[in-house]
Amino acid sequence: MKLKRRQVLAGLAGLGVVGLGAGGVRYWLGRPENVASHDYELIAAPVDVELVPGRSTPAWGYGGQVPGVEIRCRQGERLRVRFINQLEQQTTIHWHGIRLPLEMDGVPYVSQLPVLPGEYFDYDFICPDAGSYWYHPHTTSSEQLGRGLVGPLIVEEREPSGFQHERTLSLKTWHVDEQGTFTAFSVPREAAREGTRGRLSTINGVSLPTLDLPARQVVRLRLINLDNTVTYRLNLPGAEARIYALDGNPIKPRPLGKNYWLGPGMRIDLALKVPAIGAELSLRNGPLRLATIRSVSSNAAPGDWPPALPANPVAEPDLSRAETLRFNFEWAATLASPNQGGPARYWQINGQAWDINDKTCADRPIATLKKDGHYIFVLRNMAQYLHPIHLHGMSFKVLSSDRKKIEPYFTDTYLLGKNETARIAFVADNPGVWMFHCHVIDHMETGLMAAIAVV
Ligand SMILES: [Cu+2]
Repeated sequence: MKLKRRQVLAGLAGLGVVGLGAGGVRYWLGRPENVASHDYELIAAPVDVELVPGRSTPAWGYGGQVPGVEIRCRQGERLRVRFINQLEQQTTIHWHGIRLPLEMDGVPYVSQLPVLPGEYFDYDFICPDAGSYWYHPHTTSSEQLGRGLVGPLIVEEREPSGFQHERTLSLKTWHVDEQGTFTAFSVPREAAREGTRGRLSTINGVSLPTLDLPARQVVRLRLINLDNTVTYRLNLPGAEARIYALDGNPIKPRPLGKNYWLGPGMRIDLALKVPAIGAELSLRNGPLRLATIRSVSSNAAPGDWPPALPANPVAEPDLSRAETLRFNFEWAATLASPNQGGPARYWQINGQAWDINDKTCADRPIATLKKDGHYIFVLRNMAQYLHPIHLHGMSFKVLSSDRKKIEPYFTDTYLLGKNETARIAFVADNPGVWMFHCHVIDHMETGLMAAIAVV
């Protein structure tokens, strides 16, 4: 396809520069006045942040913060973002989970050319589905996401949802040491296993925050895992909490239960009945505390559970006429024999390892689907490590697993467990060449990616 040309930035006038401090340039996401081409300006730039008390970390942020500024729009409306690259390296933005045209998908050399330093790119697309999403680069991902180029994208329901209160909680575990200095984002030994973990667990960039929520009110908690590696085993002991949506898509509300495994790229929308004033709850990852939720005074009458959220307009796959394709996610090689001169290849899909530096990989799709065809994918994890499998451009329905009972639901990312086989289905209703990959960034960058063509 013909790639949209990059735009060269003429100058910085009117681009929302708010200050030039000694600690680096700080930018914000602004709504410019009287501009026909876009509604927001989003700048990626270096920003020094205090992740470790008293220490400065040379992060990269969107809108001068990490995680990046929360972008909001309404379901069915157009989101127009002028993205400005003030980094010293090329980048793009991928809008995780949004069903959009290929030209807006942010994959270099597939959707668009990379946005070079000092250039901008206008992203312009309709958000067809309400829910909790996020955005991040699709270039040099372990470093770019690792340094903080990750941010929430919230698509509000067309009509008021019934929630009076909500909070976005972005989960990230930073690769920093006790001094706030970055450590390796990717270590080969780890990349060939579960992926390279960070050390400092944070919510909205803060380690072990205390979240003040209004007593006896129902609060929508939008939990977004924008980490490179970590699957959070979320639990809220003693809390009255119900799941309202998974990965943006509403489900019939059900109790949170003991542990919800939220893999990289995944989201969960919870309704929490905040306890009486003075009470505290612990949001945890397995046995480890992530945040303290503190109940603070509220004048409002006690809230009740809102109704289920309205379903998103995702096409229903017809299993009776669906074609079945199989995908094996497997370990590829030994650490002793790295790819000559190229990136390491530790992982593969159906025997093919994606070369993250080869611009032509997408010319050889692993599967070609007919536009508007119905498909069942059988996903088989041949290894003992978790793979959150993400498909660009289309949402799919999770049908079944050989490891657990599935209440079928729509998503864009399925966490494929240890040696698990799962079945998903969807209608291939979005033409293009779509990335199909593991969202453990180390796995993606060492082979676990493929292209799916819809023609
Ligand atoms: Cu993986």
